[in-house]
Amino acid sequence: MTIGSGPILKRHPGNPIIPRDSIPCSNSIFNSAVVRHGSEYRGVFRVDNQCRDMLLHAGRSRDGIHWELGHDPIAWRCKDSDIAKFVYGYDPRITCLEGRHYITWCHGYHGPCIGLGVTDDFETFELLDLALPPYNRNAVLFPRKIGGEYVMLHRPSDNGHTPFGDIFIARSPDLIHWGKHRWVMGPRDGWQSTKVGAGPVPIETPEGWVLIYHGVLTSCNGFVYSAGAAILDLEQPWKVLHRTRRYILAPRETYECVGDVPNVTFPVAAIHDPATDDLAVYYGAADTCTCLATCKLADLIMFIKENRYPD
Ligand code: BMA
Repeated sequence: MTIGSGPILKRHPGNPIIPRDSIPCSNSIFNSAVVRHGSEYRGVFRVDNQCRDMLLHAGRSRDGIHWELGHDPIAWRCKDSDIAKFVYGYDPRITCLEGRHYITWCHGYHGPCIGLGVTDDFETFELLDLALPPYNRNAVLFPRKIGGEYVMLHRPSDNGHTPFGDIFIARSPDLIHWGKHRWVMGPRDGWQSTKVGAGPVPIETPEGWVLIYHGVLTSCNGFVYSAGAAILDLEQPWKVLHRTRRYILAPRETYECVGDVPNVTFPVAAIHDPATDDLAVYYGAADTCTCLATCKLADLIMFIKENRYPD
């Protein structure tokens, strides 16, 4: 393929695939996680309701494009009464790991921290524990153990809109106790000059882990959220092999530039079909609705290499 001036990710013509008012209670539906589940698709969706509570709803789809969302938030089961009260949750990711679907999200517990839950069927959901304490967001589990340990990307933050942000990695023997922290990457210039955070679950390839991430710049009018991509070392994923200087997605369409928070494209899920090499990237737009963009994974890898920082 020729890497010209056009965007690498092609927006779906039906965007936004999930409009803000898809269920009766919703103010907005965005920054949501979806996965393949048998021959269908399932997801955990960020729904801000019309009280502006930030909640998580389950949803299903036959084709990954047309979605039916539960009208009520997920009722999390939790064995530990200390943490069982669900105050708020947002920006979920789903990682298929050892045959189960693990969910990480920004969880309200005396500030934003990292909630960890699991489901097998997308009908019942268990809140397992709080993986990392406040203040933290954008935690993403790798889909397999690396070097015998579970591995998670995350982004320490503050209690507000956080004018900084680097991606770190934590490792765990049991998914509950996290440590062995390493720095992965921080802001640089241009579209990623203020902060960066992991997006979808990294995709394993022979070249390394392909990580799509968000990057933020501060304009005269506030934050602008774009997306880039990196390749992380397969065995030591805190080592960045390549990272794009050029974005792969940035606010451009009206539904990305106009909404509750203007100028936001925020990828949180990517489904790769090994048979066709098709990569479907799901992203929230303007903190209002949910969108889809696609490319071939091989083309994204080529784009990353051709548009990487030289060092
Ligand atoms: C972040 C999170 C995201 C949101 C983004 C842009 O701090 O709240 O959910 O998409 O800001 O508003």
